Amino acid sequence: GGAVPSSQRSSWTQFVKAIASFSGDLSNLTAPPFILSPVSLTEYPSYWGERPALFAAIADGPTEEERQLRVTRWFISTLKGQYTTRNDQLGSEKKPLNPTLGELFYGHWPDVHGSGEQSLVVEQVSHHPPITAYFIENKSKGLVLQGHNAQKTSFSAGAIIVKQIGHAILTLDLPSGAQETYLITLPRLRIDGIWYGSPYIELSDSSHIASSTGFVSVIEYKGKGYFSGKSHSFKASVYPPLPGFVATAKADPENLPQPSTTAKYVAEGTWVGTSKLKTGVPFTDVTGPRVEVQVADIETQDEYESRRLWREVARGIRTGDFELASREKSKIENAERQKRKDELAANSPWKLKHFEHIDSDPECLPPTEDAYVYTGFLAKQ
Ligand code: 0T9
Repeated sequence: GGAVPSSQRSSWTQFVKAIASFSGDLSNLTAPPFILSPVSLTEYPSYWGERPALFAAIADGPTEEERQLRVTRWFISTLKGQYTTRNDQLGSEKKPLNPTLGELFYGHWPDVHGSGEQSLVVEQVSHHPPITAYFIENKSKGLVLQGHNAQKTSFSAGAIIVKQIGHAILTLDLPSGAQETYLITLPRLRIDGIWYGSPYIELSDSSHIASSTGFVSVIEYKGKGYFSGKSHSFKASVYPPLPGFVATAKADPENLPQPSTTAKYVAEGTWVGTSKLKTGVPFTDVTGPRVEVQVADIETQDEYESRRLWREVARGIRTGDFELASREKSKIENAERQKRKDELAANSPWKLKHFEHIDSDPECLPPTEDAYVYTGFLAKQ
């Protein structure tokens, strides 16, 4: 492939073969240096927070219907950051650093336009398989987004197919004291361009936003040749509460009704550019800048905070000193293995810092998925 440095061709071929003959957890496969990102997966939840004004605006929606539209607009507006940032900043999709158990990432977005400060807490809650839990809050608006992420990967026709496990729950505390919840499920990913060494993500299938108000949004994702014909296209349909169907946030996302003609609003466009409602009214526009999360100085971070922990590995990757990167990565991994052994011997398993593990998620029906519930910000401050 054209994007693969000639010295890394054979290791890339080997890597691709390993992916192709393997499904499950790709995070452990050793990849050639050119495809490594200096950023840990614990930083990725910050993409949820990069449209603070749209997030805050949810709370100011005057009706249930308007709030459903605003949640849908905000959600779609985060997709560009989530799925194209590495291409924009690093030239292609890259393999993130595989977080260690207990790795932490803290950040905040200062209040700039009077829409309130946003804060972020991320914790790696499992190493095998990798699971990342996150908590984002805009206190002044009564908004909290909580969720966790894991992936099931497979290989099909030259592409990596990623099924996202986990979901996000948005809660809004209204001034009346009432609370609304929105269960947000996640799209499927298809990573193409693997053979050429220039991977990029396309979204496929659909995801949902089911609210305790009864409103449901169904977002369908298509690549080139569908809907508008463009890459990164979507069609979002917003349904009012349907007679005979009580859509609470506990609705089973796999078994939502599939009403075809009853949508109250339909928006179409691309999640990397703009979209419009069927009426012609503009719906989303992500051509403007994102607001990046602010993070404490590495010097003041704890040893388990992501940028502190991976500092030398990241430096190696950024400066092309891959010997440094690999030596430092081994150090971290060996220390991890030792820690797990010690814990086993002492019969004292690792304790999570900010999240509590719940075997089956009470917010989800059927309650088959695990959940991680935020327990507070006890570590710093
Ligand atoms: C949650 C996001 C997720 C994490 C990443 C699949 C992927 C790990 C998970 C789903 C975020 O909210 C959104 C964006 C990108 C996703 C990553 C893209 C990716 O390639 C990795 C996987 C594990 C790999 O690194 C595959 C090998 C690599 C060489 C392909 C570039």
